[in-house]
Amino acid sequence: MFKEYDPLKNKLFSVMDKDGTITNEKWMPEISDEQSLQAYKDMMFARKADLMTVSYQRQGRIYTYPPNYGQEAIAGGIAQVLRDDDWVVPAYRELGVWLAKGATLKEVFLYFMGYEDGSKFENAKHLLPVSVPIASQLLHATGIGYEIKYHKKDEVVYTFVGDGGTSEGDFHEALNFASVWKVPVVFIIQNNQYAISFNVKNQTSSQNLAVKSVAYGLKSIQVDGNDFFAMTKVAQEASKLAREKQEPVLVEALTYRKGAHTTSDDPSKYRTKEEEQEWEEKDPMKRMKGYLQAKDLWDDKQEEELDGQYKKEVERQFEEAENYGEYPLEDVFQYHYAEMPDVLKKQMYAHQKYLKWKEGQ
Ligand SMILES: Cc1ncc(C[n+]2csc(CCOP(=O)(O)OP(=O)(O)O)c2C)c(N)n1
Repeated sequence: MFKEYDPLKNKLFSVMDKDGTITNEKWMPEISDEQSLQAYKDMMFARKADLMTVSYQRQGRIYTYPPNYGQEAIAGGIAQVLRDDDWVVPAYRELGVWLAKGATLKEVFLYFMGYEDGSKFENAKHLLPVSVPIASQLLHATGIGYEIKYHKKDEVVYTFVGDGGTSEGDFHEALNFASVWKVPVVFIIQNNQYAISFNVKNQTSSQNLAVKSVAYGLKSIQVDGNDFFAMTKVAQEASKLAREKQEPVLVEALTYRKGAHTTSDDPSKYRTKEEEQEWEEKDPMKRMKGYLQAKDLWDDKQEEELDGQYKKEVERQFEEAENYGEYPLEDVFQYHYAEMPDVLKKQMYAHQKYLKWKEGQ
């Protein structure tokens, strides 16, 4: 597959068309109807949670949030191969992967409400916290991959970055060392066409982003990230290479951020309605639903019912997060070290003094 879809040929890997018809039977992943249906339901939950989170933010009940709307199939495909011991090293736009790893929505809400506890995933083994400094997490992923190889563990690392992140030095250092050391890391670029307002066409002169792997000597592929089956097939093949051969892989998943960059952004300032409409037709949920409906596995009534259940579940977890209690200032300072270093203690005392002063104003 990696040969046939060599990124130097600039050939996009896809399996299903925009109506949900399988057009590339040869590369259909091994997946049962039950698994496909469950994956669709999980993607539905992630989308529902995502849209509701944006509306909570608009009501002033959450600080900020980076929407995943339109990018669900990337997480959906990776979730098919994730094992309990595998690692996820995220950026900040992979809600479906965090949930698949066992993070709760309540924890996600807490994080975006400013609680440090939102990064302490109780049941999500080997899930690192959100990383906002673009591409810095990729180096951590390579480092974890090195440790896995050193101790001969049966684990794979999945790490995520945006199209903009591929211009960071960290991206190139991480790929280079992953390839030199031959470590089991799957790098996933979510190419959603924009780094905030900056279109990917202005980001690089390369023919695509996957091709950036060539100089570093690792396999890569450009895949339709709005095609759940193509994503699943790529996830299966990439994880096999990583797990069995200790080969790192670069995956460029083409998608579109239907929402804003974050809740403080207004995409109407930098993209056209025509472009949005063009991508609307390639929406990952619509395609997957088309596939399931054609096989008589799903209908609108079932969707409506499940949507109502999911709404209630999101509300329940949001309520728990909202009633979490007061936010202890010490948490911010205590979070990173077993014992707080003096320099941090000083900062904490200074901040406590400031808060006292503010109270007295
Ligand atoms: C090192 C660094 N530089 C700048 C920023 C500010 N910043 C936040 S998001 C962003 C754009 C990232 O775009 P992309 O990598 O395409 O990911 P996306 O947000 O589209 O998922 C920038 C420049 C940052 N967070 N970190």
